[in-house]
Amino acid sequence: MIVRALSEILGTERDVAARGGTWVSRRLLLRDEGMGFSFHDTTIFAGTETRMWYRHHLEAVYCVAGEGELEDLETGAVHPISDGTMYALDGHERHILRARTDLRMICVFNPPLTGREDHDADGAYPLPEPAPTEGVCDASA
Ligand code: 9YT
Repeated sequence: MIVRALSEILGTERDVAARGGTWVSRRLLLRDEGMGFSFHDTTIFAGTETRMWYRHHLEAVYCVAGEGELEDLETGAVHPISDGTMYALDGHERHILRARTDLRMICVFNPPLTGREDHDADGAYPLPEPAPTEGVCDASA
């Protein structure tokens, strides 16, 4: 079992600030933990706009604080985001997140991030090399 408090990872290698300056991501679980996904506590800063395109990953995001909006650049649809709203990028959609206030987002990535990935020019993360046991669940173990 893994038990980890946010306070334990602040200021460590798992505490990643975007070069673009719009978010900080605290990575509570990474690929090496062997869960098959990574699990992050992310804050998107008030007044910012972040353009993303996770072409190599699936991401689900659950907002637990703040207010903003999500624009789906594939359809043009704009969705309000606030505490209790989830979105899942099941189609690798290009999107923009606008934060009116600080948005605290709990994020899950599949395949899992491995460490200190930051967005490239397209707002994507690189596809990691597959780990030997990634995603394998052995019920007999
Ligand atoms: C909501 C979102 O995608 N924010 C960008 C940072 C990313 N979630 C991460 O690496 O935690």
